Amino acid sequence: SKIIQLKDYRPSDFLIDRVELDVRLDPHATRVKATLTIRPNPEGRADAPLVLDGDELNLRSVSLDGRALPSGEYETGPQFLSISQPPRQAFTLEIETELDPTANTKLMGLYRSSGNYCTQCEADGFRRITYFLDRPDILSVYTTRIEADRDEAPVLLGNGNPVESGAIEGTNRHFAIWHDPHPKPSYLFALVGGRLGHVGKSFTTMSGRAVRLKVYVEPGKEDRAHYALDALERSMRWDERVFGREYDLDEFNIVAVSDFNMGAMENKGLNIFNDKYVLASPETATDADYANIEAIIAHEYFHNWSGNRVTCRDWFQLCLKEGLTVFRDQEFSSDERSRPVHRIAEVKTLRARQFAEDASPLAHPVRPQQYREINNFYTATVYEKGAEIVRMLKTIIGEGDFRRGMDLYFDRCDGTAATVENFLDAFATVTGRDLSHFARWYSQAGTPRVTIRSTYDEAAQTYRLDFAQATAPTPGQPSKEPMAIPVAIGLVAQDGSSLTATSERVSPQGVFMLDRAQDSLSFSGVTSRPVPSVFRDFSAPVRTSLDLTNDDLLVLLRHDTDAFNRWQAAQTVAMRLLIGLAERTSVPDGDFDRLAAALRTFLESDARRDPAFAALVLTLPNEADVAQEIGANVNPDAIHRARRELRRMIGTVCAEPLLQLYEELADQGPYSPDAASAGRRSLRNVSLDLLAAADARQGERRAQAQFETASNMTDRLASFGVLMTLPGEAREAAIAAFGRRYADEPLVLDKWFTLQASIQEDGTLDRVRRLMEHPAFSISNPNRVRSLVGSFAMLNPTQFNRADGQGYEFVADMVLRVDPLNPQLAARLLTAFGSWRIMEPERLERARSALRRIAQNASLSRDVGDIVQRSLE
Ligand code: DPP
Ligand code: ZN
Repeated sequence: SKIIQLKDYRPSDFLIDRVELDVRLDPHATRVKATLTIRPNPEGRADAPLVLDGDELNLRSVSLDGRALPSGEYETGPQFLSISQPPRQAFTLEIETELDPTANTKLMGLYRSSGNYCTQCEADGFRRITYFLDRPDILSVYTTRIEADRDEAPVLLGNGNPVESGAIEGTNRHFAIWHDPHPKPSYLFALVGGRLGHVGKSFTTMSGRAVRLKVYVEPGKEDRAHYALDALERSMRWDERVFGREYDLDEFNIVAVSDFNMGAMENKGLNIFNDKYVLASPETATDADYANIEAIIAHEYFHNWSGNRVTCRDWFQLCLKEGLTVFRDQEFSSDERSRPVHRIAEVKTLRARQFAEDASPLAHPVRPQQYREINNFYTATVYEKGAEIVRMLKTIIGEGDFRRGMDLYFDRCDGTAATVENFLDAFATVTGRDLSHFARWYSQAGTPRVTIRSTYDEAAQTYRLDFAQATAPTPGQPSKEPMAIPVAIGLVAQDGSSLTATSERVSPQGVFMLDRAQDSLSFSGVTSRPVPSVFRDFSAPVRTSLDLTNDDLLVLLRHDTDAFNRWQAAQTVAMRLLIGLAERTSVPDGDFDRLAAALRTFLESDARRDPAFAALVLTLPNEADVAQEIGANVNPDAIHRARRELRRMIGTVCAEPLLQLYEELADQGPYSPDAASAGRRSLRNVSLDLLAAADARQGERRAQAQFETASNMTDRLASFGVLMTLPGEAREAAIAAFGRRYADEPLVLDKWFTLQASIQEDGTLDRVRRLMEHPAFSISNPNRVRSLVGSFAMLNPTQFNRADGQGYEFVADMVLRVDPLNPQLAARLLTAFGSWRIMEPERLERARSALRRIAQNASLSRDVGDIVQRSLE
């Protein structure tokens, strides 16, 4: 299929200034009348035909300036409508299409979820509603009239402000008209019609305007929407305070739906959410769910400026809105919670998803140069690495200039469809800096590896660090250039005292710019051999090799003033030990003892100060991270055994303080999702897990007791998770009890599916097959498929990568089964094969043959075809 290239971008030949939509909702025959005010684009070609995009559309009529067009004057098919001789001045095109929203299983365009009507248009779903110039640089003012049966859809919502509503006399139908004064691209269009309850409140903006906020959910679940509403209000206040951004409509509506491909969608004034990221109660949602809801509500709200007011010129610029908005939501969560704890969580996600992607056949630049299917580029690279680029920019230019640059960017680009260049230009203007080398982060794929060697000269009292950077080849980019890497750095004395050593190449904020392939940094006045603390707060998205001993690293765990690097030090030591165990290379016994002892000291002296941080320090790198670090010839069974063994050792040495913490940190009083309470629960539950790793019998009893008496989902699920690691009757009884207790709670059963699919034992594939027959499972609901099949593929390294290949074959079967229904969902499942090339030869061949079987299928969607083709290249 066709490859779309960034270099081929050219402005549209036509513009659409106004869009009037008249939508008559009906389960199988929804009528859409679109009245488009079109004019030639002065920047386009003069004699071009008008070619509108469509997708699976059924055209009923088309007229131009009020005159029905005879069939000779236009051409049409399900994918396009073209007029070869359109007028050369402004004209009106009226297009009537008919849709079957009930049959729309792709969940793109207009579809139904639990009987309600809703839409999803990003990236190219609007063309499934009407023929249009469905590209983000076409900005139009929309007026939407929605009409529906009163009983079927008492609530009718659109973008912008409500204008009028009423009954249609003599019928049981009613209508609502919405007008959005802000010109927007078609991907931000939305409408909703359905039976919905809501919670709401009024918000007064910084300039004193009143805005009505509402969160719509399934009737009866209103009490689970309060947290989302509260998070929305806090997001709005934060964006005013931190970025000076104010909301711009009279209403802001959020609607939760049960069938949704993504997490949520930032449609102007009418965000539509996967209900998993709205609904929360202590009994059904974990602390992690609450944190995700807060982050995603914020993310979609922040898009109102970074995405909607300033949108993307074309889909290659996706990171312009997504990377920036992820950065903004991360900053919000850091301010609302604990900054170092949140930073560690961000980096864990980045490494698990983005570093893995960057090392895989699917690696691509943050701004890709080409694509076959844009829906496959809503990736960790565009989102998470895109956010890291914004963060590095802020680190390099400093907080004041960063804010001034953001203000200038919003100011210059408001109401336009912009590019990455526009973004960087604002910061170049404000700082007078040349950012062209820095811009390479957008165009060069792959994770740079920075190698650092240290030399201490006691006589001269100097300390030198030699840096080298290299980036491995990625698809289409065989050779790489050096990147501009900000290295936040400090020196720590062996005894923890602070060092005042200086280097003129380190900025007052403690940042050294590594922008060559090799460079050295010298410190003078260093009175004893220090331990370097590099990439503080994870100042750049790179991998690091450092010639530090485990003892040096444990000095950092104990003494570094940078919390991120304290955590990182423990992770690095643990990673070395895990790799040693997995590859059966010799690791001196003393090294295990010293890590365990250091963790014990940490638990006794430090853990109570910040329990959430302590829980992260106590959590070993996960198996996929270890596999990535090994990088070739991976045996997932060996890694699994190694991690279990190291957990056992740590649990044994630390048993006493862990038990003490477990007892002391039990919740007092009613559940609260705040960060401090969540942190206590997380340390307590990590303790439960490590204690069970050391002593299975006692651990099972303790976990069972917690499972039965838990007063909130966080504690219940954590103990359930511990039981999953302990085969036996207690586990099976817990599975049955959990299934019964939450039989009517689909989002809770998703957790139940996930944990069962993640059991790292040979019987799990059969268990997953059985669960697919469970009445709550549905192959057409993305949340269900992701929690059962997706979890098996992504969270169960030993069983997905079974040596006999059955894990691969099962997931391949599922991809082929889901693809005809929902290509986006199928393509996402297929990305589980991302790391197949790092496996040992036997598994690698079995993965290859499963991928080939998919590739040979004649009727693949473009989504799956693209991923499977790139995976095999
Ligand atoms: N809805 C998705 C997001 O907010 C895509 N824009 O990231
Ligand atoms: Zn987004």
